[in-house]
Amino acid sequence: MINTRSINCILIPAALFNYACGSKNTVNSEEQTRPNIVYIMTDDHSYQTISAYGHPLSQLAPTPNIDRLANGGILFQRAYVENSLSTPSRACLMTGLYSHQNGQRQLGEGIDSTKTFFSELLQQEGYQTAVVGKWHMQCEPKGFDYYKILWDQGEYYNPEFRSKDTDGKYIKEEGYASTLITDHSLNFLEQRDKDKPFCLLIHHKAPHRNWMPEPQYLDLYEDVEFPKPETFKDDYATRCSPAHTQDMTINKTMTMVYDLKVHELINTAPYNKEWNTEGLEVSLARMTPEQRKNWNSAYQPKNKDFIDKNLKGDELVNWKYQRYLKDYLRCIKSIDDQVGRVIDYLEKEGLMDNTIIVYTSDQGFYMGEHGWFDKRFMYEESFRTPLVMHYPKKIKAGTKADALVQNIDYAPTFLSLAGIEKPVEMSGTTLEPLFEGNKPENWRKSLYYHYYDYPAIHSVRRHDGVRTERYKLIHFYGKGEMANDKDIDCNELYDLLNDPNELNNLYGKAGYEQITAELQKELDGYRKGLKVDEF
Ligand code: SGN
Ligand code: CA
Repeated sequence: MINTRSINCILIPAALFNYACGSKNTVNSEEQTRPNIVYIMTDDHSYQTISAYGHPLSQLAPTPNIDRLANGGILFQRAYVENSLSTPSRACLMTGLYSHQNGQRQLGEGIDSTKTFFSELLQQEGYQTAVVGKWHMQCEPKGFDYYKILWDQGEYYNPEFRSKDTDGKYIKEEGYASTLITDHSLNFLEQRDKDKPFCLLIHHKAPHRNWMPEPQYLDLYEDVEFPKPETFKDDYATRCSPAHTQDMTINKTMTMVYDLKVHELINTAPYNKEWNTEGLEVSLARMTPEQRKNWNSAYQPKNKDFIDKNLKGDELVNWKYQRYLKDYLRCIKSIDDQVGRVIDYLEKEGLMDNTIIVYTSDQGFYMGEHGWFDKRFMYEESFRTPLVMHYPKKIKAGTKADALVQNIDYAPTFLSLAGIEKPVEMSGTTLEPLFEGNKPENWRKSLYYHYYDYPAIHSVRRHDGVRTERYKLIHFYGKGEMANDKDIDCNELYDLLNDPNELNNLYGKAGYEQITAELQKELDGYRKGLKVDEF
């Protein structure tokens, strides 16, 4: 591996001389071999809704452009996050460190901005760096030549962006978030210095709650009936208390006005008492008259039909599920279109061969599994995240990887592709050895997970755990600080081979003593080795 810090005018071969000494007239071979990086990360996109992963839901709402990347590159089938929440996940991406190492344990606070971000290292080594879209962390973007970031979570319609030229202010722009984020990303590429490699992070707002589709897709999938997951009616019978005490069910938590957009019910009891009814008002008030007109003509007839039917019980829950899925998948349709725009641009510019394109999400999401939406838990659908990489120079089309990988690995991967040595303290490991579809003998055998955001919205208790290829051990812990929550110290064990839906907690059951001891040893090893300070 080249440590590019050592390149200077004296040591380099003649062919590289012009570039390294500052001339921009010659495209040189060294620059051609350093790949460009386009990292596309959506917010809350489940692997269940990407057709390349083959889940039944996605077959009814395919994602042809994301599939283009997957089919032409590598599809990671065991990709996970370390802490299934936005800012922690973004901090893992930027630092290659676990949450307790980078400080961002919870959603609203923590990032230790003295930690090195991989963008700084790429920038120092001559990459042009940019981030566009949701940044969300409580620090300035570090190591970026260009940024255009959303305010906080960002808005779907006419969002506000801040950049280096806006004097610290957020400026509202007319349009739909996914399109605007892509517009700004492509503008950056258009205006870049073409003699230098680039690293562009495209961080979408969609499909984050409350799933507001763009005008052209407001009626998409209206006649489709989406199948419910097998675990939709999970009663959590074998589990510790957190699965019972969470506040994230489609049935009870999901709101009719804000989440499901039945604006007509805003002044009707009991919906007028729902959480965040004003949230929908605020979003609708942001729209231009034309956007509002389109919105009303799509939702008003559907809402009227729903109100007239006066559904109850299972029929009502099914209606909620269908409305949730439709709006979510409409947002995904726009994302997929925008991924297509990026690919088309790179193709047109002849950049596909020397660019690694990554598609991922900041975590997974529940599409009704266990009756839930949102994320946070270490159960598969939120712990796991989609991950696709396209890089024809090093990855053969149609490659699939089963190795356990995690979001702390992205920074080391980008650094190694750029020929930069990763800082010793970075915990993640480069994914390059997996690009040929084989798993090296010494690849990691387990992953460590740790969720800390409690007390907080959705009431998910703190937990850490390990996952091997076959088993998962989770430890829930901590003081009960919300509603009737009790102090807990409780374990769950799942055999993912025989129980992929994680319904049967085997912890403490006869016959599982040995595997439990092995997993506990693995977990203790992480806690000690990584100096974890709470569990
Ligand atoms: C908001 C959402 C929550 C979500 C968190 C974290 N409510 O608070 O449902 O869990 O963000 O999401 S919202 O109605 O205000 O959108 S994350 O993706 O940023 O981690
Ligand atoms: Ca998220």
